Amino acid sequence: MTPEQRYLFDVTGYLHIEGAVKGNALKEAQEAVDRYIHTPLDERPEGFTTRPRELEPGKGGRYEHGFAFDRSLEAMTVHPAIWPLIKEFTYDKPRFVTGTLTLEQHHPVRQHPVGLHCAREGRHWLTRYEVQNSQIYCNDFVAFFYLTDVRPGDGGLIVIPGSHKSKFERPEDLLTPGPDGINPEPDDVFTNITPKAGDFVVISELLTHGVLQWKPKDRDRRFLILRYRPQYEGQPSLPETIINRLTPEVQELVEAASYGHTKEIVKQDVVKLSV
Ligand SMILES: O=C(O)CCC(=O)C(=O)O
Ligand SMILES: [Fe+2]
Repeated sequence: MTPEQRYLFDVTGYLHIEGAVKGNALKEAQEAVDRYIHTPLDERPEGFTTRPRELEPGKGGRYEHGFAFDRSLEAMTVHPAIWPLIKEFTYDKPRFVTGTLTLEQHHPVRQHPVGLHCAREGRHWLTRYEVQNSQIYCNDFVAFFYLTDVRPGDGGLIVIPGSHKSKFERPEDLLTPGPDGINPEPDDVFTNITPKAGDFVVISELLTHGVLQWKPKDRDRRFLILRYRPQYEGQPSLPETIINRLTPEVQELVEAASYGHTKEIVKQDVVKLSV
């Protein structure tokens, strides 16, 4: 993690890492996502469930465990652009939690509104963001990996920069839907992040964030939601059928472990996955 990244993440609660994946690696990941999305219901490999259930191929929704569908996607869980952050935020005790693929299409009515939220609201564990010895500790964070471009005006992820350090309850009427009943009125307080395919956006779950309606009718928004926590907090919840598909390196990353244990994978500065 560079001093610049550390400074920006500390001040804002998020980091937009541009152009992390390019060329063939990006193309392979995009093709794998396309394959998952378009696999007929009765041909989806075991464990690859969707939300809503029985989601028609190609339709907008959550394609669970998308990261495990193909090695090119699994590689994103330990990509060199985010691996130093994963190690730093967990003080070298990381656990990979889940990796959902989300496909968002234009919908005239927001079916499942993703209003402003953060881990301060309604989580059963204590989410922490601390700095000690010039190192960031963060016990609940997400890396979004984008497979398609988001352009200004499209919609997508919004954040309130700096809100990961907020000490006050968020007023309920902050950024509630405007006259169209879907989108809040534009307001300088939030930033709409517009990643391109191949970018990562890393956020602390303490950062207040939400989603604007996806406007384009001819393009969709595709991204992986990669979640991480310390190895000694919480228990793995991935189904065995999914875990069995993974490389030994990512299988180890998924495991819970005691505070004193050091995983083999953290001894590597750049992770090479077995094929
Ligand atoms: O759609 C997004 O960009 C963010 C989704 C999100 O925040 C969530 O699923 O909790
Ligand atoms: Fe979220």
